[in-house]
Amino acid sequence: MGWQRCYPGGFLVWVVLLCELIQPVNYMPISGFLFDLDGVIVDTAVFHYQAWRRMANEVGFDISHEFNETLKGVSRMDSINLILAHGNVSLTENRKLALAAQKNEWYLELVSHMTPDDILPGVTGFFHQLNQAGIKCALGSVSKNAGLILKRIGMLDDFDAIIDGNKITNGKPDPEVFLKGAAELGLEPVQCVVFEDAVAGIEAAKRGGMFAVGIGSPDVLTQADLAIPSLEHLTVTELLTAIDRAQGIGY
Ligand code: B16
Ligand code: MG
Repeated sequence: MGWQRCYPGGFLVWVVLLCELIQPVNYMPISGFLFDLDGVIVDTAVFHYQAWRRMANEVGFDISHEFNETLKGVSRMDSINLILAHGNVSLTENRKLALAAQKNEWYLELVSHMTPDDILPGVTGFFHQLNQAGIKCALGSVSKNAGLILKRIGMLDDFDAIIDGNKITNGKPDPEVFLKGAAELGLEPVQCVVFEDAVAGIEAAKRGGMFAVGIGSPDVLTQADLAIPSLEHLTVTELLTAIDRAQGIGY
C-alpha cells in the first residue's frame, strides 16, 4: 500500500517508464530476421562448389575449397568471372553464358534430390522460436534457384518475404538483397538481423546497417557481429539479449 501511494500508477509502471528513459533516443527493437539460403538453411553451397569445379575442370583448371569460399554469396555471372580470372582464362561473353547455363544444369541435377531432410540442424527449431517471438522473417539469397529449393524442402510458406536473384540487380557484397528484404517486411535495416555463411554476405549485411550473425568460423567471418557453427547453437532469446547488450540496452 505504502509504495503505491508514493508511486502513483504502480511500481511496475514506473520501472517501465524508467527503462524507456534510459534507452537510446532512437532505439528500435529487433523485429525481423533475414536469412541467406545456401549454407544457412540448407547446404547447397557444397553443390555449387561441385558444379563450379566441374565447369573449371572442363575449361582446363581446378578450383580449391579455399577459393570456393570467395564464391559463396556471389551471383552466377560474377562467380564465373572470378573463376575464369583465377584460372587465367579469357572467354567471349557468349561462351561464358553457355558455361553458366551448363553449370546451372549440373547444379539443378544435384539439388533435384533434396527433401525436407536436407534442412540444416537447428533451422526448424529456430523458426518455431522466431514465430513464437513475433519476429518476421525474409529470405535474402542471390540465387535464382532459391524458390525452387525452398519448395523442395517444404519451406516456401515459412517466410513473410522472399528476395532472390530474380528480384535484385546487384549480388552480395552489395546490400541490395537485404535492404529489399527489410523493406518488404516494412522494417528499418537497424531492426533486422542477417544470418549468413559467406564473407560477401556478412559484408552486405554490415554495409546495409544490420546486425550480422555468421554461420561458420569466426576466423573466416571476421566482420560478423557474432559467429556460431550453426543455428543449433543459438536461441532467439539468447540472440536478442546479446544484441541488446551489444547496443548497451541491457537492463
Ligand atoms: P544461382 P546465397 C548464392 O546463394 C550462392 O551462395 C552462390 O554460390 C551462387 O553462385 C549464387 O547464389 C547464385 O546462385 O546460380 O543458383 O542463381 O548464398 O545468396 O543464398
Ligand atoms: Mg550462403
